[in-house]
Amino acid sequence: MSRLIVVSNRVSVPKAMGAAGAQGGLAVALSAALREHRGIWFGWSGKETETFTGHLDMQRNCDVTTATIDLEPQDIDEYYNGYANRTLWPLFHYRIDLTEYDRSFDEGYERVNARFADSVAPLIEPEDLVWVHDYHLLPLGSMLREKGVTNRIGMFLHIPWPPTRLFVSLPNHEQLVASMLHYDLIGFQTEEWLDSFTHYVKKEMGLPVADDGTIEYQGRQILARAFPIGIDYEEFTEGARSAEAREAHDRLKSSVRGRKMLIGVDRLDYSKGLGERFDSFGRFLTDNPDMAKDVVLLQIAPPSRENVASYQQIRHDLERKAGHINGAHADVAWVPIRYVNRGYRRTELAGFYRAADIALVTPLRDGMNLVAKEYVAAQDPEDPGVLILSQFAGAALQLTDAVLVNPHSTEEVSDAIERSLRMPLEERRRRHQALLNSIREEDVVDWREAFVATLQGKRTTEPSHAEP
Ligand code: GDG
Repeated sequence: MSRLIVVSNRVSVPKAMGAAGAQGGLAVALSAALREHRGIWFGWSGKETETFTGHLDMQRNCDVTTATIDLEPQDIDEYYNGYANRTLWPLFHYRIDLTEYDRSFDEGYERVNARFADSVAPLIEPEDLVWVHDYHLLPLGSMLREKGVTNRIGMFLHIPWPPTRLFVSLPNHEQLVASMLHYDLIGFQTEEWLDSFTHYVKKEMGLPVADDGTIEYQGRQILARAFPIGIDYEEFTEGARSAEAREAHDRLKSSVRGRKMLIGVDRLDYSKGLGERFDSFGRFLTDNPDMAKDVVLLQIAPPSRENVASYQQIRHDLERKAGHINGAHADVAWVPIRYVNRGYRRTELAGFYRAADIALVTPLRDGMNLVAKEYVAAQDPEDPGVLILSQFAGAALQLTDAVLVNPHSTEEVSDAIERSLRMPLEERRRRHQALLNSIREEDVVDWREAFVATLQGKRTTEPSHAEP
């Protein structure tokens, strides 16, 4: 079996096995792949150094070898806070109004990608497969090629690819895409983002794209395909059955005193539609005075990217909005929105999900959205909750038995809340069973195995939800 070299902006190996700890499911999944392939996970340590030295910190935790480098403050400002999170993230989430273009960001992005290439290239052995992750590292493949790396290199984009008309507002857009055409395989979350990418390649670059997603460029063949990511179903459901999850469930249940509970769990990010969600819930309270006092919304939103101004702004806006809605509707024994700016352990989250009658997963744009899948996996199949899901999340293409909504319409979301609260048990069970089947059938193990097999050149079957 070939070794796997995983490259991502940050490296995060679970300190201990299992579901415990504030770890994302992706870290668990990639660690499992690395254990199987005896590979290395390379990336930024998250630490700052005054002057870049390129020193590699190699460690071994839970049978996974990691190699990390520290970055200079200017790198972090221009590459991470700059090009990645002030240019690409908003643009790729269709927020051209928040997108900032600054030459120093481009330079920082190029510089850090070159630093990644310099540091990781010596670790790559002839038979290794290289798997690059996400928008922070789009040009890394071309830089590795410049250094003579001829291995199979794949990249997976975790976020949407924007429509061509938006994407061309990026200065040097063609240079960026041309640099991506040095990968052997480019993976997207859904057919929708894949179509946007191939549309650009055809229309703006005039390149031929075959029906199977093969792009011809400068004598090379690049395969572009959708690989919808899933959750680690086994790991998550095991965590959901743990004593810690049960305790979290019981604690939350008793605190709502028989009321119905809605839950939202999101990084504090403008793409997640939290402001619109609060407005919709406020509208529901106003429009349904008979039900209002029997309902609570728990919104867990751990802060992220706190050095970026648009994130400071959304935090400020949400605090105001939650305060306003609570001020207008609360009484002495009940507050409608519990807005919590901190993270919880994964097993606790599983207990919270199970305690909630409804999940509100209403991003304005999302590559996939794993919270939707985790919520379904955590439910009691005998008495499951209802998933209200944005039609603009990648997950909506698979989870068609959710209550799908347009998150921009407060009326539509408010109606969906009312309908879900009144939904008969039989309908809840039917929808939940269908959602659960889809989540179990396309979990994160299938995702990584399909990606790695395709990168290795072993074609796998098309994802089952693929559209014609
Ligand atoms: C990107 C793409 C794509 C959240 N709060 C806590 C916590 N979380 C965990 C969730 C979930 C993960 O973080 C969030 O994943 P999402 O998929 O919902 O969203 P992004 O962070 O934006 O992820 C997205 C994903 O990459 C994977 O490809 O689906 O579209 O934007 O697992 O549970 N985890 C813990 N405590 C928290 O308080 N432990």
